[in-house]
Amino acid sequence: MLSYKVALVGNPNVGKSTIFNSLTGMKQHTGNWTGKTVSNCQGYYKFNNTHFALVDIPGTYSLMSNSEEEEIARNYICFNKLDAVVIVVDATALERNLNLVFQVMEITSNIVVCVNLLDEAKKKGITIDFKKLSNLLGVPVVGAIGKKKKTLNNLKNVILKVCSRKIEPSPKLIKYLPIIEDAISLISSEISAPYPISRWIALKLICNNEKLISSISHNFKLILDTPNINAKLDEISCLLSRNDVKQDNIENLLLSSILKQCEYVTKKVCTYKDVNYTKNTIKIDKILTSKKFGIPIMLLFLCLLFWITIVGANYPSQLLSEFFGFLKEKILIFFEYVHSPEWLTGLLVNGIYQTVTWIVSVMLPPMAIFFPLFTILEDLGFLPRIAFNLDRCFKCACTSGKQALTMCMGVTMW
Ligand SMILES: Nc1nc2c(ncn2[C@@H]2O[C@H](COP(=O)(O)OP(=O)(O)O)[C@@H](O)[C@H]2O)c(=O)[nH]1
Ligand SMILES: [Mg+2]
Repeated sequence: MLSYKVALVGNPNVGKSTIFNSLTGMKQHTGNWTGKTVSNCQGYYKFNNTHFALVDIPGTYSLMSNSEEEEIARNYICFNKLDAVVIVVDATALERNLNLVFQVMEITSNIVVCVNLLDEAKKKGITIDFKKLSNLLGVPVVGAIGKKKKTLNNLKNVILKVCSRKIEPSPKLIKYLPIIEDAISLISSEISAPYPISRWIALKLICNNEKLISSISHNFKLILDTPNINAKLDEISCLLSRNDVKQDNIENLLLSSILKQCEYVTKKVCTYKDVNYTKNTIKIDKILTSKKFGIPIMLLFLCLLFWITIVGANYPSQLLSEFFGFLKEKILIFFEYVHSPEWLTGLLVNGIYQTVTWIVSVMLPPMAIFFPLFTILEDLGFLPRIAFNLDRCFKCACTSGKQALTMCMGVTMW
């Protein structure tokens, strides 16, 4: 019997593991927080007398940087012989999800885009024209509701067709700035790999991603430091510097071209019933992430959060401390009553009891106030905006804006 190997990729929380479970009947953990799936998980299903090995890959937003999830996903797509890659996207956030779609399309052509969470999109009044999306991407697009098995029949069918080459997707790759395209065409002819991977390797050479280049040459058994390639790279480096393109800015330029295309495609295929709702969200988003108001509003919110936590926690702290003090007196009376030696009373009551209750009365109240407040801000979407605002500042310390949230927690505890 025929057997195919298929991978599920996508941003975190788009329903990859849910679809994986529905198709394979397995019970891979699903959850609504980032990084839930931390390693690949393989399962099997049968459809139309054909076996499929399905692999659930950790969620990732991009394949460009070198975070753990991105490396796992990128290496899996690149270095495994896959018959199809299913990119699961969130119907309620198509624009953000398309970034990964365009990046995966540069590595392989055997792609199915599965637009999941259609029920959520319906609730929000979002409709997506799958046919138009499929034309704009050049790959088959199917809709799904991960939790409802019945909605996955079309997906299974299209996966089979792509695996058996009954459908041959031809991805519409991003056209970068002319200078980058010139650089790509200068070097891609030197790379003896099939299209589109030759173009992708050319891009990685131009970006000078050393770690990735060495794993590409190792896995594809390609020699990438030939005199010819090095000469072309020197030529490209001259070409770029003549055009004022700095080496460490190339990836930003690539990303901005991809994001522009994501915006263009989303505008073409998405319609919003409650247009005002979306317009207002965009307006609020613009204010909260603007250069002028973003940082002051964020500081104001954080100060308010710290004030509520620190001042608010004083009252329960005081109460807890009084309660533990009252209990301590009773315990001391008991120890005296049983004629406990002084060292034992000292160790248990003045040592262990006193320390533990002191920690509880100081730490518990701020935590009990801070975490629920943080959760509310996360649900309102304010935390990701804080992370976005602080990203540039945190990059100076070689980390990302997301760390700001952990730092806030640290400050309140302190
Ligand atoms: N409403 C709705 N929820 C879904 C759908 N698919 C997945 N979910 C939920 O979305 C959350 C994240 O799903 P999960 O499969 O863990 O996402 P993953 O991070 O991509 O593997 C879980 O709570 C799922 O129950 C869907 O089509 N509709
Ligand atoms: Mg998962």
